[in-house]
Amino acid sequence: MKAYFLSDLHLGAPYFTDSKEAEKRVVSFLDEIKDDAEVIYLLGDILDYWYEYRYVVPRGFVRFFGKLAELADKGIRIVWFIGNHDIWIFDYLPSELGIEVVDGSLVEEIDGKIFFMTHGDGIGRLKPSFRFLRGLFRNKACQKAFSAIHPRWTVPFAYSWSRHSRKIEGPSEEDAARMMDNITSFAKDYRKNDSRVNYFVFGHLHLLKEFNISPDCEVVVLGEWISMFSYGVWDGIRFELRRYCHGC
Ligand SMILES: [Mn+2]
Repeated sequence: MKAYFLSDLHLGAPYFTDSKEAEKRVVSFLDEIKDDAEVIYLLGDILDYWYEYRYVVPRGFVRFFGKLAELADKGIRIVWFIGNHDIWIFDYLPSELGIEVVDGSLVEEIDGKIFFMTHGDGIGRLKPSFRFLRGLFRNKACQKAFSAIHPRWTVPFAYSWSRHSRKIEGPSEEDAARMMDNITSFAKDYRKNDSRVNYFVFGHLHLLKEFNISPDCEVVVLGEWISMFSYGVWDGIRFELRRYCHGC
């Protein structure tokens, strides 16, 4: 039985030329892994925008949600980490799909190795503007005020925001280097207090990376599902990064 790790699907993002195709690709991936997956970790930014109101939820993602529910019903554990795009998951997705939602990080032993997992947007030195927005988006009073505005205005606003804030090509070279520094020094510092961790797994960077910070500890960055379709798999012996080829 295996553990799978994927992040940054950004389903519903306005920059997909074919949103249905993007959704079908991940659904077909989930279908292919359902017989040997024991646990699936979704490391954030799974949906490009999502806001759960108390009585209604946004449209879309029916095939994807259906597949997650099917796998959860089969007994596969599904853990969804909140990213900086899918912050506003409250009680609907966990109860409807039967998944666990994690806001922050999780340290778990999987088949004898210790994994530290988080989306990665809150790690290290943040740009002041990003830190401000991150606080605003997570503020309960702001969430309440936002949810009182009719979605007719907030949903198009969120999608136009997304179109501007994340380019399809991923972060600039400078941003990528800064974020890589952030997670590398975070992992090294973390290991000083807890040297048991064997794998630090991050999403968010839209880069596909795997490197050692000590002989028994690796940092893994999972890539994305906009053009890489990458994921990690741990079978109890090896951790591997792979790329999914739909229809191959
Ligand atoms: Mn992100």
